[in-house]
Amino acid sequence: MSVAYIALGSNLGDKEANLKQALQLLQEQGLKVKAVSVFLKTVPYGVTDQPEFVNAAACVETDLAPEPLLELLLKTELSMGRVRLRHWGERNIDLDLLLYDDLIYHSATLTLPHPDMQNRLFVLQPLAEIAADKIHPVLKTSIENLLKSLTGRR
Ligand code: PH2
Ligand code: MG
Ligand code: MG
Repeated sequence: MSVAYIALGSNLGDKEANLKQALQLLQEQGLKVKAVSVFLKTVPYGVTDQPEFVNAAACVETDLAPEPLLELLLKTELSMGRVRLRHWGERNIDLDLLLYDDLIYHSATLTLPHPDMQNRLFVLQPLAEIAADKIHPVLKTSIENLLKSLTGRR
């Protein structure tokens, strides 16, 4: 079994219900959901003229290798009728793979750890709640420290 961390986000429709439904669907597809953070309201990052998000992080156990796990996340987004109006824009559900064990990996479709996670408060805040001591395999520091350096930077 491997342990992976997933970022969940929604800023269209019933945002909390969308995150809950995604977790339910992932569980039904065989992921073991070990921990879920609180659901946080966050200001949009990147493209700022869009509704506020609800974000969360989850820890899952899986037998799937990273690429099949990513495919499962994308399939789950599609099964929820994912609407994406523009790049980095509003969506009813977004499921991003952040970390997979201590794997460092790069392909055309997937980079692990997620290449921008250290710059995203909406990722680090919920993740720190369930994985404060987890060491980022590239940056060699804990999620808690990444969160501190991001908030200290502002
Ligand atoms: N997702 C994005 C772009 N900006 N901002 C917040 N607060 N939360 C998100 O999940 C988010 C974002 C692209 O995936
Ligand atoms: Mg995303
Ligand atoms: Mg995504």
